[in-house]
Amino acid sequence: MAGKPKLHYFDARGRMEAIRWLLAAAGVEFEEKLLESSEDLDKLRHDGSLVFQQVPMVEIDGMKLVQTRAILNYIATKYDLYGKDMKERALIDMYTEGVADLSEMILLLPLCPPDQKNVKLTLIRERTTNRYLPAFEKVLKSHGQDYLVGNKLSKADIHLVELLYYVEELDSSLLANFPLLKGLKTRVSNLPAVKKFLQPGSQRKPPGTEKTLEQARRIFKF
Ligand SMILES: N[C@@H](CCC(=O)N[C@@H](CS)C(=O)NCC(=O)O)C(=O)O
Repeated sequence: MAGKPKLHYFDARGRMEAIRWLLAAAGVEFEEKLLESSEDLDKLRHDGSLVFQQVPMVEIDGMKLVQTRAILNYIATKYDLYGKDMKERALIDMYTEGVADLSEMILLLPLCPPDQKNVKLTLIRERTTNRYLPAFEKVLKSHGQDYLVGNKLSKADIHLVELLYYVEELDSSLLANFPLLKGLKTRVSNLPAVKKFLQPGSQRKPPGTEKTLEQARRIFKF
């Protein structure tokens, strides 16, 4: 029997968190090898484990996979979270990319110079309430089903719900006018595997701090 997937990243959400969420939602146990220094990263680079010299890297089914989207797509395919046909998959990809665009803005916010932070934050709020959340609310309203695509849980729902948690951390009032999204968040959060992941003590990572940023700078040398 194949062992547990092994996740290589540092002790933060970053680009690995969506992978943690997806595995957890699929009910898959995983191990983490946390990078603590730039030497740890160099070691992976030198032993040929990182195709593009970058993490996230996931050891799974005898492969060492890099590139976040490729990893997510593999997991989603393996655990039947990627639709039943090409059309469903296209929709799932489309919604996933929308989630990724807003998630990336939120992910990169801590790297923003202090004097530009407020402008960035205003832009994130504006895009959240006027572009992304209305779009997803409209999708749910258009078909009246419980999940975004094919009336069945897919990676798109899991990525969206993860994003909704981050939006709520920024400002919980941003979700106020989106009842169907709040419903989706509750529904997905109550799935037993997700519920477990949302409990304290799980492998879900907390919001980043100054210390997280310092550690990232140390490991990735930026
Ligand atoms: N397109 C890649 C980007 C990966 C990436 O930028 N990884 C960062 C850490 S979050 C890294 O390894 N940086 C070191 C470097 O680029 O040399 C992905 O989505 O996985």
